[in-house]
Amino acid sequence: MSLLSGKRACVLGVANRWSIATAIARGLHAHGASLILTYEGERTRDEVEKLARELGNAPCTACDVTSDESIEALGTTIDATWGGLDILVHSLAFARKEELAGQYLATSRAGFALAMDISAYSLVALCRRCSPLFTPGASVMAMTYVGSSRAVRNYNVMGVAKAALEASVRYLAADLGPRGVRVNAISAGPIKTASARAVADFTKILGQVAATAPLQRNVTAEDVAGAAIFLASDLSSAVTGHVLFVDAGHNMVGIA
Ligand code: 0WD
Repeated sequence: MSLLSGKRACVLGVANRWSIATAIARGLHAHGASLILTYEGERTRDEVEKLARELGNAPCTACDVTSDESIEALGTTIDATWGGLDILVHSLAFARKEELAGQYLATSRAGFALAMDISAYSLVALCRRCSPLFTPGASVMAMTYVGSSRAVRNYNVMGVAKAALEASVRYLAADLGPRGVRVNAISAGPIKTASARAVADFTKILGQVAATAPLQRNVTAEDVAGAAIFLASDLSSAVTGHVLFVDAGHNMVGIA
């Protein structure tokens, strides 16, 4: 029997083949999970449907996390398809490009609210809608970055949103824990995806990590997927409210 056979997973955040969510969806499928994939809108629909065909013709549905109606509709789809949910993967974020460069001081009220809404609040809204669907032993995971706890040049408002996301992981873990539902975050090292390229000087960050991380390399989306499979599985049955670093050890280095 495969590690995740019988488990039903909803994965949000596939934009294209480089997305971390794509590697996670592939990994969950390879280990026997059934999938529902979501796309943000028509712009990403084709890519998501193409991936879904590769992964056992998984159902696809739209979910724009800025819309309560859209989140409600996703819950209804999951309920109608499976009547329960074992794995929820939150792998999405957004901030305006102009606020991912220069000084954090310049962050606008609207840009701050938007980054928080999409990148942090969405996890709360999704967990609330899925709460009646979660089975005992269900696992929720969100993707974060070390810019939540350290000032990383140009990461700015997204770092603040990731801090809120990580705090939300802990509060949600406390709320859902009595029902046996676990909530964790994976703090990934930098990976060249569409979202990452929105951060100014992103390639410089990649070079710095490879030069100073103990493993002397950058991580891949497949490295992150490995940790996601662990968190989705019963192997992590007592792990909750945790931020798991998948960053080649970069976060713990002081002076390299
Ligand atoms: O270096 C990296 N790539 C890291 C990413 C390091 C550490 C963490 N992360 C995080 C990101 O912050 C995000 O939470 O991993 C998660 C996935 O990011 P990704 O795979 O790097 O990025 P990408 O392939 O761009 O997918 C993120 C997707 C969006 O893509 P685009 O590029 O179209 O903005 O998030 C989705 C969208 O598909 N998204 C939304 N989904 C639903 N509703 C929304 C929304 N309103 N906004 C963005």
